[in-house]
Amino acid sequence: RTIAPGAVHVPDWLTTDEQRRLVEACRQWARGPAPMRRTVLPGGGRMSVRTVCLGWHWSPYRYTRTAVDVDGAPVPPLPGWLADLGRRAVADAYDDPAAGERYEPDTALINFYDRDARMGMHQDKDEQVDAPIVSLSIGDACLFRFGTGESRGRPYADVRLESGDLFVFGGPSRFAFHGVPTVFPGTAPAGCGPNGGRLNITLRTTGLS
Ligand code: MD3
Ligand code: FE
Repeated sequence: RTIAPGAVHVPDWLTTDEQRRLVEACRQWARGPAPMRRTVLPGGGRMSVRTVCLGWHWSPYRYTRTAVDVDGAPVPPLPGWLADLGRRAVADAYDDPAAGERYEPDTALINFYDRDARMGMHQDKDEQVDAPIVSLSIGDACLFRFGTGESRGRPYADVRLESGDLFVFGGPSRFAFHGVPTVFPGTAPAGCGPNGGRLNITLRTTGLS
């Protein structure tokens, strides 16, 4: 389950019940304040993925306390129970309870993918610290592409992420290139996920205050 040093995939980590509860929570967060939207990039293009943020708001390429590119609303806090889930995730993935206890995420980015959404190869480097990123997948499966070299190009490790899967990216993998080239429509298990499409929740530590 270790894809690269520090990159650990734990299939089927969330229970069906946890997935259902997370979907319901995401539905509420998506309504706003600062509702889920397609982020506009500096070049004028719109991302195909829809995003809503908790704790800190991400827009290209910075974190703010208000949704500066949506409606200016203050961003809802990151719930303590979600940070707790992140600590459990890190402890389980690294089989290291102490690593779990040290983990203090301050932000969640929730991405919604419809059947046509994709995410190009990129690095996450707007955070000021190198704490791990926790990723939870819910709903339709996707192809996740992880760059194992220094550039956005080959070599890749391609991994199919299914509903309930956990991925933790830390250590030498924290700043690796990664993307989501494909969503597989209609692959969500019954009762899991949004009504069509895929949700991904990432937990992050921005290092900001
Ligand atoms: C590897 N999201 O929000 S999650 C993102 O499925 C993002 O929505 C994808 O990339 C998604 O930035 C992939 C897995 C992920 C997240 C962060 C990483 C992989 C990562 C940071 C470093 C290396
Ligand atoms: Fe990313």
